[in-house]
Amino acid sequence: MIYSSFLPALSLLFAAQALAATVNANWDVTWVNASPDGFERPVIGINGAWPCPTLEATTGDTIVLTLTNQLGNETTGLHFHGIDQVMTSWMDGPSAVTQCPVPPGSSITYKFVVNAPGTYWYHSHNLGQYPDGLRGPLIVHDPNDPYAGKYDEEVILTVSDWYHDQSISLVQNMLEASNTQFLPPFPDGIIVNEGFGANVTFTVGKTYRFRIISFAAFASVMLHFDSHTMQVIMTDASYVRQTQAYQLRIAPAQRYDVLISCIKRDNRNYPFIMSLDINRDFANDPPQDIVWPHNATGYLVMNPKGSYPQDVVTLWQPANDVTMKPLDGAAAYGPVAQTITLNFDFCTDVNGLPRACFNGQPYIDQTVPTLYSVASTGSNNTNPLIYGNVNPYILATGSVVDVVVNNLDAAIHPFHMHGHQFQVLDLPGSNAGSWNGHNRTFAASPMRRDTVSINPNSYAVLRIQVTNPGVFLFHCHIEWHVEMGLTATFIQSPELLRNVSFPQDHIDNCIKQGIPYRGNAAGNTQNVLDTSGFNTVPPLTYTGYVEFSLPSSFQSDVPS
Ligand SMILES: *[C@@H]1O[C@H](CO)[C@@H](O)[C@H](O)[C@H]1NC(C)=O
Ligand SMILES: *[C@@H]1O[C@H](CO)[C@@H](O)[C@H](O)[C@H]1NC(C)=O
Ligand SMILES: *[C@@H]1O[C@H](CO)[C@@H](O)[C@H](O)[C@H]1NC(C)=O
Ligand SMILES: *[C@@H]1O[C@H](CO)[C@@H](O)[C@H](O)[C@H]1NC(C)=O
Ligand SMILES: *[C@@H]1O[C@H](CO)[C@@H](O)[C@H](O)[C@H]1NC(C)=O
Ligand SMILES: *[C@@H]1O[C@H](CO)[C@@H](O)[C@H](O)[C@H]1NC(C)=O
Ligand SMILES: [Cu+2]
Repeated sequence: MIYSSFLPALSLLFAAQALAATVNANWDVTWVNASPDGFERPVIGINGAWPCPTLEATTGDTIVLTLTNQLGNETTGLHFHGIDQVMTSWMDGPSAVTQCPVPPGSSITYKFVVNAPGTYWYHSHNLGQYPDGLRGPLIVHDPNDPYAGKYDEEVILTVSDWYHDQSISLVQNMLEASNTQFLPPFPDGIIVNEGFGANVTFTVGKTYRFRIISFAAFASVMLHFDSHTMQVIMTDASYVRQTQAYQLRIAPAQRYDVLISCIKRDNRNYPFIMSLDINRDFANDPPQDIVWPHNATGYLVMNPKGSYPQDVVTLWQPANDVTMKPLDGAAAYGPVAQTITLNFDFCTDVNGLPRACFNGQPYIDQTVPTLYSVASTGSNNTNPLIYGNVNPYILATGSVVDVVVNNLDAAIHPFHMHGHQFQVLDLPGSNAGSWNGHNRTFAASPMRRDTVSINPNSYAVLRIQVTNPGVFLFHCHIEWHVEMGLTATFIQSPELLRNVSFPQDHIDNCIKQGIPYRGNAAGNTQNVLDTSGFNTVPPLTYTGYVEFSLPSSFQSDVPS
């Protein structure tokens, strides 16, 4: 009796383990020249090539990726957008948060389990580098795909705004006192699959799963397929019940997985249009005010020798993601133990430079990566004061936390949380004002995603359960706004991370640059409540290098 009930379970376990594989990659980060829109410029590529490769794995696999910085003149790093990093927060990638930047000539190995299926992407989380090209798709296939059998082929479609100038100079120009309108740099064009347009071979009778990813730094992309309706099955890395969408608005860093069936009507080429949307409030501004500086057309090609017509779209009414239903029907988490309210607005620092703030404070890089402070400050690590001006919040293990973002700006902003697919409880239209603190009526089973577009002069209520110890950022995914300071730091379960040790190659990258990796934000290890040396004012100049000097209290216990 014991055997008959025990053995099937055991063999299932072995089957699952046999399937889990290790995906190895060895990547040199290098400068490459490329001209995706016909204009040649230096871009950041991998192993001497650009576009960067697609990483593919299956749920449960371990990715082991060694990155070597061969740029010569800039630091670098990689973040794996949308991956939860369960008990591997130190593999998340943002510089000054979960690691030191990787200096020229050095390496770092990222090793983590891809615990959930979905469409993800990787990108540099250092120096605004991803608009310079350091980004690519990360696809995690699902052996238990609930939509298996409903599609025949997969297509990756990446969309992005594109700049002819390099990020560092764009950020330098943006952070000038004369930029009193807080304007980000405006893109020079749109690129699709890191090039000009896309032709997708379509065959009557087949259904295609499009994995749509935005690599954009600023603009959202409006997408419409002529005569073919999209069926959304995933928002970021969360399955939804199949939902029809005539058009989509894809904000920077968002993903949509959609099914498209080839229509049987005729055998010709159908265009799909992708237009950059830099309108501040597309839902309310009259169509003639909508700025369409650039668009690109791709084709569903059924007849290669046929004609290639243009798609004409006169009205944009993209699908409303918040009304979609999670496929698993998961209920709203609760009860809520903590509400973090973040009022976002632009602001000016003491030097008169333009910044973007949560509750009046821009995020300011500190000396010690925040996660390293968590691990080395004992029971003081639950005190937000030791982390400096990184907009730190301590989240208690197991608790349910609401994050309320009041967008006081007159434009839409896409906010991203690391480490979670959050529930979107409330996402009203433009001009709803700030959240008034009242209990709302929301979906019993709210949709989930990791990047949400928050409407102008409106708000969002996002909910998570604190099940993932680590340091996870929450920030606007307009890359220029990150560089302006629009980031908060969620320090989750710090008490579980005391004395956790980090891979030696990660620590070595700090040592090589003289960056302390223990103690509080300034590297004070003797008295972690001593805030001297904290960075309290954003730097006056923005460069590819930051000079560090070790505080006198810092003692390295690692031989260099
Ligand atoms: C680094 O070198 C590349 C390639 O020559 C160049 O395009 C880029 O502007 C340089 N970056 C900095 C920060 O000087
Ligand atoms: C798509 O195919 C058409 C016709 O062959 C061609 O003119 C166009 O350049 C192709 N586009 C891309 C992005 O390959
Ligand atoms: C796309 O761009 C072309 C060329 O600028 C323009 O003629 C067309 O109207 C645009 N289409 C849309 C839908 O904006
Ligand atoms: C919201 O609901 C909770 C639990 O039902 C209750 O304790 C709280 O007082 C309510 N808050 C408001 C502002 O109505
Ligand atoms: C952490 O390490 C320090 C220094 O080695 C030690 O004094 C302390 O007891 C450790 N704490 C825990 C919780 O292990
Ligand atoms: C916090 O740090 C201070 C200064 O280093 C130290 O005196 C104190 O004992 C610490 N508190 C706890 C609870 O560890
Ligand atoms: Cu923003």
